[in-house]
Amino acid sequence: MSDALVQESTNGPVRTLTLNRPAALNSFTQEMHAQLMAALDAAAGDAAVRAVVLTGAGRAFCAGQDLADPAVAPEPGAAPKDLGEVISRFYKPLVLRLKSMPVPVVAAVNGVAAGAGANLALCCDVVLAARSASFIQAFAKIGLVPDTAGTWLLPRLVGRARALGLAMLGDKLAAEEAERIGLVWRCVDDAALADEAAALAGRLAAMPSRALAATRAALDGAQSLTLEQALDEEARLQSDLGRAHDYQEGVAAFGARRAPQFTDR
Ligand code: T3D
Repeated sequence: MSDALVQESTNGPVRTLTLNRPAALNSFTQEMHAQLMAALDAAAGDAAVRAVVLTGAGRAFCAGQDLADPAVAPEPGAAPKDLGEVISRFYKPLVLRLKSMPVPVVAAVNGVAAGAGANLALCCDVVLAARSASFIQAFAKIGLVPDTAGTWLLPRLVGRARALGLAMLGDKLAAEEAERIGLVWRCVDDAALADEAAALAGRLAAMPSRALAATRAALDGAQSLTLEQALDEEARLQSDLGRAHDYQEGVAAFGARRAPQFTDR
């Protein structure tokens, strides 16, 4: 493996991206942001990639922003840094990149996920967590609000009461509890995480990517629609997808009792 801050490996149609600053619990520097964005762009632009796995090296998934980074660390006597600029420049594009990926993204949360690291995982389409992993909305502890879409995601995932509790208290939420309250898809034994994530990504890779990306967008978008608007959006999407190759192939494969070969992206 290289010493890149984001390591990339490919197995068939699955691209695995590994955050790689283990000594600082894979916390984000500007360089790691740049490498992650480049890796996601490359995966999105490669027609051979049909699913992405995002994970961390060492004992953490990601501890959020590197608090020692001079771009954000307060300096005695100096003017305060504009953290909003950091969010707009790095975290917002990262969330939007994940949400516009043409293929599904699986988070394989191998250890602690704190601050922006927790919400980075929750921005992925399916979140698998090792049993020893944990999630911490660490922001309030340093006088900030949840970012990296935390304010948007948390109430949608677990309801307002739990979202506020998690965000205000900043307690460590164990993976099993995260699964129980619906914050993540599944919690698996530590030793099984990599294999389970690869198997899940492999399954998703064999599915109709374009329909899966539209499903993500439709579920996210429906939150701000009326029922009637959501029904109209479903009709629009079915019109679009119904004309595409994958629908023809899916129905043909069903009729012929064979496995479908989906190709649309
Ligand atoms: O600021 C802005 O630009 C706005 C954007 C904000 C986005 C955010 O993500 S804000 C939230 C930032 N993250 C945090 O507040 C989490 C800070 N970390 C922790 O609370 C703890 O490290 C953990 C609970 C995640 C893990 O605790 P533990 O006891 O297992 O490990 P540790 O000993 O605290 O950390 C191990 C090392 O990683 C340590 O370095 P050392 O002493 O071995 O050289 C520690 O300093 C380093 N580390 C952990 N988190 C960060 C970090 N270094 C820089 N930034 C970090 N976020």
